[in-house]
Amino acid sequence: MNLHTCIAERKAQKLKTIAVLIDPDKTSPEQCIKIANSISDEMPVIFLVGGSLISNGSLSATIQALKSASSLPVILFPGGVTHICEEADGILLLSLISGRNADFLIGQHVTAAPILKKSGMEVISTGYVLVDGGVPTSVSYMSNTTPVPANKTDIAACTAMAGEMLGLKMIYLEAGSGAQEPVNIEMVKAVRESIAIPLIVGGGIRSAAQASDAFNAGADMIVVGTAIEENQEFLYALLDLTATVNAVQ
Ligand code: 1GP
Repeated sequence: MNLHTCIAERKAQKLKTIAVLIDPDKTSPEQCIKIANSISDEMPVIFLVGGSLISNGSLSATIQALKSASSLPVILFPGGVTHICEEADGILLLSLISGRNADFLIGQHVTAAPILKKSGMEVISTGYVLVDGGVPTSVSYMSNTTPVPANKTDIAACTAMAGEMLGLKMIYLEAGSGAQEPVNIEMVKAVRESIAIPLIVGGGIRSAAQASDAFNAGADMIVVGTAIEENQEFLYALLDLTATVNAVQ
């Protein structure tokens, strides 16, 4: 079964998933092995690998390290076309639908398309909705786009709706890595109620309470990077939380 089908089936069963974001600039292949070894292959976890900027050339080594230590899916979360690596199991083909920069809406994708087609990797088209997380983030700067203001719930909901109508398979509601505030619950709820496709929420999630709030508001998957980089114990708290949430479904 491909990953998108798996995520959609889990959504139908109201089962939640954790995406552990690995930024190759911040987490070494050795640390990746340690993290991967600490997560059972039975856990509801995927690895996302990427970031706005990968400056140390270790994308391939990062993916290899994760795959050597785990059978969990390793999916690219690219900042651009140079972040394609055929060793991954798949890629979130992100269209930055909250922005008005044609390069991140469709331009990079045109360049990537023949590479992705030849690779045979699973391509999951994903509407990427960037929301103001209280501080300037790399993704906003690098993409040269303005985030949706955090209090403009209606704009986020309509943007997600448009993404679904355009045929995108998932929506990723993103406050940006290292955001001061995660996407607020009201916005997550409004987006959830506006679309039927799987909803990913990430950026600035640093506590189990924030993760729980995102799940309760309707996120099917949450993405956590910075908080796990700073404290691997937080990963175990997230795994416990997800097991508890999923047990009552
Ligand atoms: C960033 O949503 C992800 O794209 C993760 O953000 O690093 O703040 O957890 P954090």
